Amino acid sequence: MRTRLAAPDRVLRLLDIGEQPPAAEGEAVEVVRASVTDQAAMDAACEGVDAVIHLGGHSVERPWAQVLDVNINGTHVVLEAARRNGVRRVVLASSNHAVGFYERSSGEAGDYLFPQPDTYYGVSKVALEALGSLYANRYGLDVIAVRIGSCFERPRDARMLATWLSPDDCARLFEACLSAPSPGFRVVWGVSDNTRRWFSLDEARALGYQPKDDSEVFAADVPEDDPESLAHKYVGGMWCGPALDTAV
Ligand code: 15L
Repeated sequence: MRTRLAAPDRVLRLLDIGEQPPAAEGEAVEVVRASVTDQAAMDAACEGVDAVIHLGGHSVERPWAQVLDVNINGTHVVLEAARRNGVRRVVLASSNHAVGFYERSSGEAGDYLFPQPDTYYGVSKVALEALGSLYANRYGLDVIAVRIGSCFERPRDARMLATWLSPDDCARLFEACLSAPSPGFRVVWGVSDNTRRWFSLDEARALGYQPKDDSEVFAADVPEDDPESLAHKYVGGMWCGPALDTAV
């Protein structure tokens, strides 16, 4: 997103727990190294900020203590830092795994599908959405939780032909989340306009998102999945299978 969200009237303050390349010559970027669990650091990082896009945390299943600390408490720290600094808008990276046990045979997965997490990680995304709703209702922040499908350069398996969010469309969706007038609290699907998509794009489109990519161009490179497999049955795919604590 670093290059894709660059804009002439914008300074990106990029925060990560790991090391990031310093700002290149002429690049309007500030680099901060900190953990989303560090309240003081997050308070400082949110100073003078117009909007936060919170993508930090574990991106796959982890033991409960780690999920609780980084993904759930970390999201609270981010929202609290935003509130303390008067940041008006927060975009939160939720995931399809918040509703991973939704059965594909039930039809298109609508916006605001009731939570059915498939992992502790999925539970953390349900909690993230709940915290976002709390901060929107309590403090009037605009908060948009994006239930991201699979954001990679290209789909890696047959399931991702449905769940793929191209990095370019991801940037388009974030721009819509940043610019939609007074959205309040929303939950939207983060997917490209894939021919094989199972997810609604109604709420994302209502924000102004205009997806341009379709995973179908990669379909010939991806083997078909077994119609009896978990990958075929549930939105969360294979994540619905292994023991909790175990990354797929
Ligand atoms: C996610 O939420 C993960 O962060 C990512 O690693 C992918 O596995 C994706 O879901 C997916 O379901 O494909």
